[in-house]
Amino acid sequence: MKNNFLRALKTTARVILFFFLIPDCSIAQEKGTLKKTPLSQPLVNHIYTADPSAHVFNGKIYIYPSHDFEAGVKEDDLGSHFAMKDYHILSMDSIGGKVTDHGVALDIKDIPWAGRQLWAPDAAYKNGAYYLYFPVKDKTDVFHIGVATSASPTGPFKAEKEPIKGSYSIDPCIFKDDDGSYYMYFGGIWGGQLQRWDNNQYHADAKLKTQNEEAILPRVAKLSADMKSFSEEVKPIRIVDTNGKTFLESNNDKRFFEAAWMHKYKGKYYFSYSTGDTHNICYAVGNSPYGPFTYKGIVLLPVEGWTNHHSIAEVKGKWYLFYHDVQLSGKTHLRNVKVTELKYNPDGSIQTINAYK
Ligand code: FUB
Repeated sequence: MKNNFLRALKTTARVILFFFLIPDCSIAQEKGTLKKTPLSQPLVNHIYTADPSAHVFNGKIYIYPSHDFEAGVKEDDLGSHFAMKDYHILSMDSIGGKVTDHGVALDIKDIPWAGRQLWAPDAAYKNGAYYLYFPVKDKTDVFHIGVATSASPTGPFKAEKEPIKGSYSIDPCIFKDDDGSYYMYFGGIWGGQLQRWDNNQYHADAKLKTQNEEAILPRVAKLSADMKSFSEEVKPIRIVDTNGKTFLESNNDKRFFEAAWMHKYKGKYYFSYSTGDTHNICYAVGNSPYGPFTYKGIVLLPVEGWTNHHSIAEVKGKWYLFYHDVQLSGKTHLRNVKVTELKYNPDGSIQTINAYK
């Protein structure tokens, strides 16, 4: 009798649990609170890192990222919450191997002209010296690009006293062509201030483009032999559709926003970039470092967090995409860098990557 009563009690408890648990689970799915499964894990988790520019120097992989931290600045459309103050460089002997953080490589207090916001950097090597290129606002709150040098790929780097003459906006990418020439690609709209520069002249009160106007174009300039200045006037580069037409601002799932990157594959120039407010990393291909580049598609679909920023590098015969998301923090301004393999189709097109399974 007692046993029957206990059995009935257990059954009732199971039924009650069933009805309470099932609806719980579906609510979680509806609200989207279930985590997506990431393709890759953060490369480091003791600091927040973003905007990874990867290079292989002397057979070793070096990543030059932004160093995110909680500055307590309110989020806005100008990216004020990205108030970074220094850079740490990461290195690895191989993809999937141990990642070393080499500590502070450059601090904003050691950049004589800097005001605030050290954003996405890049680096280059030439004749025994390493060059770190970085965007930062000057003391009047205008972004320019600076350069710092070191005998080591991991720094410490010593900044020049002034920004690179003629430089402006953000997100420098340094590309070395097969003939030994170096180019800087750069620019970023909204908080990156590219909309303020027309014909290389500054207009503090310039507006963003309207929907039917031609979208703002990224910029390129060849570097001088000393790697510390431009050897020519800064030029816009054209990203065009299959009819040779540049995009309008309304084509914001394809037009340039920020995060320029250049790499060469089988003799072609691949210009890749973020579409910002539509969060794609897209690419366009051309026959010259100056373009025009014909739009080809998406390299990386939107990741968790507002920004999407990447680099593409060849390591021991395989190609990799370095990127970031916000897996560790869930917050747009506290990001973590990651890496995954990038594959080409036989026609040279890039297979689109989804950072989540
Ligand atoms: O990290 C600050 C800014 O966020 C970068 O310069 C942009 O490309 C975006 O990732």
